[in-house]
Amino acid sequence: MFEEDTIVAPATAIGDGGVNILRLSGPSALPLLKKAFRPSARLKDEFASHHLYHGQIIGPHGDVRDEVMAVFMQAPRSYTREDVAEIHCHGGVLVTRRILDQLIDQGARLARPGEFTLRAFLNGRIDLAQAEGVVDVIRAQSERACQLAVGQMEGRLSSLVSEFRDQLLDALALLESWIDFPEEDIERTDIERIASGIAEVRDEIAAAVATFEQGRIIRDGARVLILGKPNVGKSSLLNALLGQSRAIVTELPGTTRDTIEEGIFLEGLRLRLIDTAGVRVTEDEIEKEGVKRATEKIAEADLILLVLDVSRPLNEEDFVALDLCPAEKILVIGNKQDLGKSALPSPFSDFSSITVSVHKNQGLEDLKNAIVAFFRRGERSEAAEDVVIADRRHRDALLRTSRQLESALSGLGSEVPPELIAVDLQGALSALGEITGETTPEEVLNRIFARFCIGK
Ligand SMILES: Nc1nc2c(ncn2[C@@H]2O[C@H](COP(=O)(O)OP(=O)(O)OP(=O)(O)O)[C@@H](O)[C@H]2O)c(=O)[nH]1
Ligand SMILES: [Mg+2]
Repeated sequence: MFEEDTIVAPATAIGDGGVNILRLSGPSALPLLKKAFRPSARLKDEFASHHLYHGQIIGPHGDVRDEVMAVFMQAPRSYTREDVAEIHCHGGVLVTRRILDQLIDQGARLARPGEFTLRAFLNGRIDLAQAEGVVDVIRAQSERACQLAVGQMEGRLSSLVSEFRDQLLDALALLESWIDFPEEDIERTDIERIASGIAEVRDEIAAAVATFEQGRIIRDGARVLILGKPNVGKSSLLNALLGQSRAIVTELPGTTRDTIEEGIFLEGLRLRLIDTAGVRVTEDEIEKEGVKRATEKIAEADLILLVLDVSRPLNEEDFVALDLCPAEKILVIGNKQDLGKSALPSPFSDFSSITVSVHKNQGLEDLKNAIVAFFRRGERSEAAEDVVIADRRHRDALLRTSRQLESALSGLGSEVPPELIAVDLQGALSALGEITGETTPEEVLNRIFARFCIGK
C-alpha cells in the first residue's frame, strides 16, 4: 500500500485568495523544490530545514512563474514524517495550477485525497483515531464539534484506548503465567485480580459508549422534527425559529405538502429543523404523500416538537399524531395561546411541554432553552480529559471489545481453561486496535482516507 514516491497537491482550497500552498512530500521533495525555486538571496548551499525563503518559481524555459516563499522540512520533523517542501505562491487558480503542473512534469505525482495524512499515519506520527480527528476538525460545523475534533486529533481518545490496552495486557500477563505454570495452582486472589482488571475496563468502556448519542449530535447535528395535525402552526414555528419566512403559512389546513429542512445553530448545537405536512387522514393524493413523508421522518428524528393548538379542544387528529411518536423523543408545543388556553388532557400532559404564541412571539426563548436542555441532558461534565465518542466506528469497536471482555469474565467465573480466556482477551485487544489503526482492515483504512480532501 505504501509508496515511496514524492507526492504533490495544493494544501489550500483552490480559488482566488491571498496565497495558495503547494505541498510536496517524499524523497524528492527537496530536489524538486531546488529545481523549481530560485532564491532571491544566495543560499549558502542547502535549504536550512524549517526556514522560510523568498524567491521565484522559474519555469522550464527560464520564465518567472511567480514570486513565492518556500520552506523545506526535513524528515522526520514534518506532517508526514517524510521530507516535505511547501511553496507559498499567489492565490490565483491559474498561477497555482501552472506551478503544480510544473512539479508534476518534473517528477512529482498528484496526491490522492488524504494521502499526506495517510503517510503521517503509516509513518507512525499519528494513529488512526487522530487522523480521523483531522478530518473532523476540517469538517466541523459548530464550535463544540470543532472542540471535540481537536481533542481527538490531539490524542484524547487514543490515550484512553491505550490505557485500556495496558490494563488488559496486565490481565493477559497474569493469565499467561497461569497457562505457563499450570501445576502451580493459581491463587484465588490472582483470578480475582484478573477479573477485577477486566471488569474495570468493561465499565469504563460502557461509560464511554454511553456518550455516543451526545457525541454524534455534537459532531453531526440533531434532527428536530416539527409534527402535528394541520393548521396548528408548524410552518409558522419553523419560520420563527429560523428567523425568516421559509415555509408558506396560510389559514388553510393542509398548506404544507412536502417536508422542508433548514439548519440552525442554538448555543453551539447544530440543528436540522424539519417542517412536515399536517398529519391527518385525507383523500388528497399530494397531501397523502406529504403525510407519508412526515411519518417516515419520525424514525430518524432525535427530537419531535409535537405542535398542538391549545386555543381549541384537542381532537382525534392530535391523538393520531401523538401515537406516531416514540415517547422519549416528544416535546409538546402548545401554540396559539394568544387565542386562549385550555389545560392539556392526559396523555399529552405526561410530556414536557412549552406553551407559546408564535404570532405574539411568546415562549420561543423557553422553547429554544428546552431544546438545548433536551440535547444536553445526561451530558457529562465537560472536563478537558473527558472522552466523548462521536464516531460510529469507534463505538462499534468498543462494543465488540466489551463483548469479548464479558466472555472472558464469564469464563473466569466458570473454570474455563485459561487458554480460552486468553483468546477472549486477545480478541478484545484486537477490537481496541481497530480504533487506533493497528488492526484495522485495509478496506476500512481506504474508506476512511478517501473521506479526506486532496492536499490533506
Ligand atoms: N393566533 C395565532 N395564529 C397562529 C399562530 N401560529 C400560527 N397561526 C396561524 O395558524 C394558521 C396555520 O399556520 P401554519 O403555520 O400554516 O400551520 P401548519 O401547522 O404549518 O399547517 P399545515 O401546513 O396546513 O399543516 C395561519 O393562519 C397562521 O397565521 C399563533 O401563535 N397565534
Ligand atoms: Mg405547514
